[in-house]
Amino acid sequence: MSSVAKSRWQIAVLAAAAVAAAGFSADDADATCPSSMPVAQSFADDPFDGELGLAPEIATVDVSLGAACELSVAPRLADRADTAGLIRDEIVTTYIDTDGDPATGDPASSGADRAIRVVGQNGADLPPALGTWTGAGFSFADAPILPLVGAVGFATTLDQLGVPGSTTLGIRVASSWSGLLDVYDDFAPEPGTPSFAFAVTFGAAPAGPPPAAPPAPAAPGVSAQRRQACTVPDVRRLVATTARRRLARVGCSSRVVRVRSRLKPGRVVSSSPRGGTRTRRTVVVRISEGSARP
Ligand SMILES: [Ca+2]
Ligand SMILES: [Ca+2]
Repeated sequence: MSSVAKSRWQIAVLAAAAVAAAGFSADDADATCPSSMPVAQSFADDPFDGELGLAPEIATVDVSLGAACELSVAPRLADRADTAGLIRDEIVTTYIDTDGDPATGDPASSGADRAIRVVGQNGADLPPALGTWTGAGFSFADAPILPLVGAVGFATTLDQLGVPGSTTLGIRVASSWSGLLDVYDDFAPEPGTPSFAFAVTFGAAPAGPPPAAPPAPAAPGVSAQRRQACTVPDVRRLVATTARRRLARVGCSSRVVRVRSRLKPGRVVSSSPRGGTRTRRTVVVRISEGSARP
């Protein structure tokens, strides 16, 4: 991420967090978090492991806690521009174990008690909705709407999440795209592995320098001006994730679009610019989503 993009992102995070904090404290008499120790962490996920390259590709999950108990969680997607949101039939859900107890909450997501869902649609996406575990599933009935951070992240507060005190939040993110033939997923971290562990501490921060911003994500955030030219390899008919990995290896950034094709779902139909071209542009990789009539 360029420094301009990074500071723009930080401003967006702070603004969104301030809105969340203000909107919440106004009518919240039961606040239990008086202040918090600022901390920021960036958790990495394989940027090439989304199912068949057809799921929104989670690359990092940036989490930060401010001094006033305001929390932001921002999953970053590697298969599209930084500013691009979801499209129709895409969903990104962030699961948070808010009490640090895997025995409470959703057993399928390591004890998550809250789930925050962003649903893609044509035009602006549905904003992040804060769901609650009911014992049988997450309910989004009357779910509070949270300020959006980045493409699919959100801002909230520890009190709004119901965090009872200093603990370690367990964070998991899942993306999906419902296609013609199947539903395709990406998980960060992988199912069956421990959640991203984000320790939160209630109480005033000790005097000292402010926390560092989360580290910038890798390749996806590199701006066009700084990008070196690359020679596009021929990636036709490759599995999409292999194709994107091959493009990254020669220094090409890429984004994907899905197209109807008789090729197997997840195979590359074509690229733009095509193989052999030297370019500084982001290479658009067209991936087959299959076809109703084989
Ligand atoms: Ca991934
Ligand atoms: Ca729990």
